[in-house]
This record gives sequence, structure tokens and C-alpha cells, in this order.
Amino acid sequence: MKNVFLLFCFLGIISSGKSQELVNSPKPFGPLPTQKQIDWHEMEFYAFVHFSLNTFTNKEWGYGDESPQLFNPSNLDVRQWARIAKDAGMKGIILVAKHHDGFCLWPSAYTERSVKNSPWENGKGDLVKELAAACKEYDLKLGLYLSPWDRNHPEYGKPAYITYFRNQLKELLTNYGDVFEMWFDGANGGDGYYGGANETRKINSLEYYNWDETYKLIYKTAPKTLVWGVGPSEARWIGNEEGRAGKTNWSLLRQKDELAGKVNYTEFVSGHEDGEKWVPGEADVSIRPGWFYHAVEDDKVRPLDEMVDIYYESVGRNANLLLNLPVDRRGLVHENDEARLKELVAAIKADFRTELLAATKVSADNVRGKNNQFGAKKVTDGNKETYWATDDSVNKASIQFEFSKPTAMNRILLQEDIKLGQRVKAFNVEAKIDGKWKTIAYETTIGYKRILRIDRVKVSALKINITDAKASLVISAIQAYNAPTFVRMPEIQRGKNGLVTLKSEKGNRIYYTVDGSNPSVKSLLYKGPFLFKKAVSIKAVSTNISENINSAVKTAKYGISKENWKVTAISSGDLKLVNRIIDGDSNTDWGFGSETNKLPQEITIDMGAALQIKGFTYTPQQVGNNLNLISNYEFYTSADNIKWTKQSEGEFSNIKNNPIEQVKVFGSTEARYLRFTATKAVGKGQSVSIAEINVIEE
Ligand code: FUL
Repeated sequence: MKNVFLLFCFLGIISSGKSQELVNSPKPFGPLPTQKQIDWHEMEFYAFVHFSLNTFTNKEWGYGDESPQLFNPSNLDVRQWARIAKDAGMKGIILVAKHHDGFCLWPSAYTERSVKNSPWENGKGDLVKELAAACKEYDLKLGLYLSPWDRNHPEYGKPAYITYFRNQLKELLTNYGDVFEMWFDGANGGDGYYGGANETRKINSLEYYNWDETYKLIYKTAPKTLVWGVGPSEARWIGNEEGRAGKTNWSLLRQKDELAGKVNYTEFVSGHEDGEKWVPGEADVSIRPGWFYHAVEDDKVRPLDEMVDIYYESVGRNANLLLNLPVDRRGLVHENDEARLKELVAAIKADFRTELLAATKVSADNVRGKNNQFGAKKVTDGNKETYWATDDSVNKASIQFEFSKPTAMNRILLQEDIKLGQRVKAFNVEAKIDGKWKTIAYETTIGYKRILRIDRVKVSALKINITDAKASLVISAIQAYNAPTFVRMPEIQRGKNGLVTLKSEKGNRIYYTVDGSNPSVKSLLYKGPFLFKKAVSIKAVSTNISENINSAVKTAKYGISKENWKVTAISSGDLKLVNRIIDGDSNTDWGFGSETNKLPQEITIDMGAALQIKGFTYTPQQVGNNLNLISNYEFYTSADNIKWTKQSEGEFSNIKNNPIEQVKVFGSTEARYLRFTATKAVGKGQSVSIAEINVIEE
């Protein structure tokens, strides 16, 4: 009887052409994410907050000798931070609980260097606690940054500091509820206060911290916490502080090699196809040039165009986006940052308003066991647990979407079911336009999420051809959207002689103003380069005439033109090329110093006339791999080129990771001559480079 029953079942399967019960799910392939990592991938976008003594001393890196008394926000409101993050669709906030200067935002039992010795809330405050409560209220997750490097601690570099560091870690992981991510920055060792020693302490970061032990402690105390950064971490830096992942981005890393010091950080941008561990990328970036708040950057919040690019090049490239909002001296996220974040979120929301593939007819040239459970339609069912899969032996396949009428689109989103591993190595996109197939994109990895921005095409059908994968395919989502046309801001350039050039995408018009007002179609229409030698704030907007859409407003501020500037003396380097540092173009640079002309090295500039100035800027080399960065400097001014006054000296903190224009402000002074001395370089080399030197006028 039993046999007869089985026979019926068998015949049933044959006659319906299906073999439902006989098909197993695909087996996991390669390194896999833990559940903690899967949950982390799904967070996608969260905030970073840098707010500490540096906010009050106007530094990026404190030396370690600053008084805790300086920490005195006038109007601190962590609920404002949480509301802004929540409104932006962020899923959490990572707070820098202790930066390199050692000041703690919580009243640690192990040090006096904390909020308890600050005037804020009469020393009774606990910022970590307040933020943890605000995160709870706004349904956000809390993450924490504890700097391993401590430029204040007397024992830094010795075993006693490691005990201190771990004690603090325990405090943070046990007193404030769940911590979703623990952030260990890689900046380590160098000069500092160190309890008054004022010296340079070098450590071997992999050996000194004994990360294995530290991680064991974390996993024991806080198994839900994901550890980011140095050591045997569960997520990695993306290799730059620009918030951008590689187009190819594996969530895998050869971590053993990394821990043996065999991996260069530039490899983090794409991960390792043959990595033995799941260590996905997190792209961190500040909404302004610096990580900490500086009033001089109030008008330097990253423009919308850049923010949108960052989103697509992080979340759209299989990385999480950690966006820093530098809290200001009031203790609030600044209005300009909030406004930009809102613009970003509005732009991204508009891009993904209407999904287009769910309504199409979907088919694939291979479906695992020909079983509906793994059918092509699963990529459009909106269910992240289901997927289209191919037979075990098939690692190349095509999936096709047919529209009932030609449909315009310019975004394609793809996801693999990462529970089963990251598999896809290469794919392309074909569009059927006016009855003809055309390949419109050649791409590599997918991972948790990949979003393509393509030129708008009107298609009657769309085909994704996966051309190479490590194993059979497991694709959980494919979507398409028709994002509104995004008009990019014009570029503004002013050369040394004061000639202003504006550029925009073909076919657009540019309107501009030179009086600080916002440009509109009633403003000046750009017809070609024009001379403007005086100090000026140029604002310009691009208009797409056919769709009548404007770009965001681009603003560029210039002091008086450097036409009359001359470099009058250099201590080394090529005199013929030195004008590059005053040509108004940060893409050209000039180098000085060498093994025979060791640092310090200096240059002297004559501005041609006396100016009232209150600071200077140094833009490091922007192009290339070895940027020959200056880490320490001195800056002098003179009225007569005879008597010189030192106006400023110090370090360009964090220039290695974030080689942006460095701004140094000092007391207002009248000067005609400038002397810039490079006293130390990043790394051991003796040659350094400058792209541009500018002054900040009063
Ligand atoms: C860097 C640090 O040195 C910066 O100050 C900042 O905290 C950034 C997020 O990481 O490496």
C-alpha cells in the first residue's frame, strides 16, 4: 500500500513537471555573516557624534593637556541629536565617548579626566547615560567609540594603561544597556602630554593592546556588541574618511593577513574576494570637513551633490554609512548640518518612490530544481527571506523583466541573500530600448545591497545577466526606479589672476551672483569666463532647461586674487614650479625637502600689499597616492620682510586619514609677507608637498 502511494506521488510530480519536495535550499557558501552582522547590515545608515574638549578648543586632536573645565556646553540637548537622526531614517548613533585626548564623556571611576570635573551640570552629568536614554526614547541603537590611543594617560605605552582601557570598556559595555557597535580607531601612538611627560610614545598597535584578550572580554560582557576597527574585528574601515566604498566590495577580508600586518589599508575599500572571514565595510565621513565642530566650517557643510554621491557610494556599494554630525559648543547639531541632512534624505526618498519591477513579468533561464519556491518572481515579492536561486551547478544565469509598456528608469537595486554568503563576482544589465537589446552597465559584486545609477532609459524589458559567481546564485531582491533628474551644481574656479570659470553639465544654463545673494533665473547668466579680482562670494546654480529643474546652490568664497603674490624665497625645491602653491588650483602641487635637505624647510611669500589677516590655510597635495603630507608647521608674518612674528605653530591633526584643506586661525594682524615652515612630515620621509597656501582675511 505504502509503495502504491509513493508511486502515485512520483507520477504526480512527473505529470505536473514539478519536483517541489525534492529541492533543498542552497547550501551556504564561503565565509558567512553571524546574525549580529546580518542585523548590522540591515541598519545601513546611522550617525556619528564627535563632541568633546576639542569642540571647545577648536582642535581635531587634543594633545591631552586641556583642562576638563573647558567642557561647558550652553544648551546641550541629546534629544535634539536623536530627533534629527530619527527623522533622517538613521538607525542609531555612535558617540565618541573618549577621543585621543583622553577626556571621558561619562564619569569614569578610573580617571579624573571626565565630565565630572567640568562645569557642565555641575560635574554631575553623564553624557553617555543621557544619550542612551534619548536613543531608547527615539528607538535608536547606541554605539560607542573609545579611543585606544590616549594622549593624556601617564601610563600610555605601558601595561598599566591596557588595564585602564579594559576597565573603561567594561564600564561602557555594562552601565548603559545594549551597545550595538564598539568603535576602535586606528590612530595610535605619537606625541602627547602623557601625564606631563610631553614626549613621543610609539607602540605596536597589534601587540600592545593584545586585541584577542580585549575582544574576549567584549564578547563575554556584551555578546550583542559588534566590534569595528582594529584587531580581529567584525566590521572594517572602508579605507578612507570620504564615506566611499569601492564599486567592487566584498564583505570578506583576509583578516589573518591583516593582523599579521600584511594588508595595506587601501585594500579595505574593496575587501578581499578570497577573504577567510566576514568583515563587512563601514564607510565613515563627516558632514563637514572636520570631525569636530569648528565655527569656520559653518559654510563648509558638504554640498548636497556630494552627500548624494556618498550615499550611493556607500549604501549603494554594499557598505554601511556612518555619517558624522559634529555637535557644536551649544551642545546641538548645527542648523546648517540639519538642513543638509534633510535635503539628502528628501533627495534619496524621492529617488526610491515608486518601484517598477514588481508589476513586470519575470522569468529566469535557470531556477533551482524548477521549483517555484526559488522562482524568479521572488526577487520582486518584497520579502527579504525569499530569493531566486539557481541549481547547484549553475553560477551564471539571466533574469528578465517584461513591462506592459515602455517604462523610464535610472536606478537598479540588487541584493544577495547574504545569510548564504556573498557570491556574485560579475554581472551586466541589458535594456530593451525601441525593440533592441543594449548593454547599459557592466558591474562586479552585489553583496547585501548594490544600487546602480544609470542614465535614464525607456525600456520594454530589462535583463540582468549574472556572468560569474563563486557558487550558485541566491538573489533576494531586484528593483528599479525612475529617480527625478538630479541637476548637479556648477563648478566654480578662480585662477591666480582672478579669472572665474563656471562649468556645468552639457545643455544646462548657469546663473550666478557676486553679491552674496542666492542666484535665480533673474540673476546673471553665465556666458564665459570673467575677471573678478576682489574678495568675493560667488554663488551659482545650474538649470536644466528642458525639465526646468535647478541644482543646489554652489558657493565659492575667495579673498583678493593672488595675482600679485610672489614666492620670494624657498629653502629647497624647484623654484620654477613653486607658483603652483599660489595658482588657485589645488590639483597642482609643489614639493620641497629631501634626504639631503631635511625638515624643517620653509617658503616666504610676498602678497604684494599689506592685508589684515587672521589665519592661513594649507591644502595638501590632492592627487596621487603618496601625498607627502606635512604634519607639523610654524607660520610667521612680517610687514617688512625683516622683522618676523610667529603667529601659529602646531600639528595638522588627522591629516593622514583626511587630507583636506587645513585651517589655522590666529589673532588679527596686518602683514604683507608670509613664512610657512614645514617642521615634520607624516611618516619618516623628508620631502613634503603643498598644493595651495591661502590667507584668511579679517
Ligand atoms: C580618525 C580619528 O583620528 C579622527 O579624529 C576621527 O575620530 C575619525 C573618525 O577617526 O582616525
